Amino acid sequence: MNWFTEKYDENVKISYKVDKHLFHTQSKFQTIDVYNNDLFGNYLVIDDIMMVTEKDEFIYHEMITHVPMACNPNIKDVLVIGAGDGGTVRELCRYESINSITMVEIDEEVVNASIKFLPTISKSLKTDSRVNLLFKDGIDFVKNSSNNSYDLIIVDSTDPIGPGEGLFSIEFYENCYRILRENGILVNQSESPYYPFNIKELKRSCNKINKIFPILNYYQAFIPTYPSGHWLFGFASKSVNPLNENIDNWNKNNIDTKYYNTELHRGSFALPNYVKEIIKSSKI
Ligand code: AG3
Repeated sequence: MNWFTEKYDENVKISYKVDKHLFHTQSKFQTIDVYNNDLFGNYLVIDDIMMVTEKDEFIYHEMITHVPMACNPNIKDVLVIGAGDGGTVRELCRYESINSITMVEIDEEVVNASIKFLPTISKSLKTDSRVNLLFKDGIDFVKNSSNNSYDLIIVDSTDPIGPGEGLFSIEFYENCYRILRENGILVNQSESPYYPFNIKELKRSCNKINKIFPILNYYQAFIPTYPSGHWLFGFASKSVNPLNENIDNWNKNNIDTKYYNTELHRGSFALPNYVKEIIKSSKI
């Protein structure tokens, strides 16, 4: 029997049964695999790190998208960095109010594998005319973008090793700030507050974002296939409070979700004490 194993730490590894190994390639940037088992369906793995499974991807994609969208109903132009599986774009496409979605993914082969093997996740990438899909380095893209271009930037990256590393740098966050409009929001996947490696990266990025954005809050979700199952997202903005009065109006969008709701939105910003401590100590 074959197993895919992700190492979380010197002391912990987790394995998923491989019923089928559907795809393997070494792209210019990373190794890409798609496996299948009966419980999780098809799952995408990059450099031996779990990216998405068909079973629980809705949690991550709903939380990275609907939280910022509920905070500002006037979001028109969105930039998505990474997110090659298409799940974040799928959730954004559910808003008629959005005019444009620019997605910048460095590795075309991730998108090709997702279109072929993760059709329920990638479905909007090729079918919604508001989506402009670019195969470029997100770091250069933000550097070369004009001031005040976007209302929302979502950084849906891998862990900060390999090609995703620069997406956690101070220059990158400075450029994000510059290209966001006055009510702009930056949401980034922020790793787990549990294992030492993830905590280190959470602290590093929190420290940098905090130097640039006047508002920075973290919210959590429970994602079974990421290390510890306890995952954080950073909500940074120039002026928008993540718990403002717009949130309750989100229900008027009539978007049917499996995880997100507006009570959960409020609750997701309430963090355990040890997590608050990590964040507080990173903000200096
Ligand atoms: N992006 C976040 C993946 C990080 C998972 N980390 C890990 N397993 N160590 C996933 C892409 C979803 N669109």
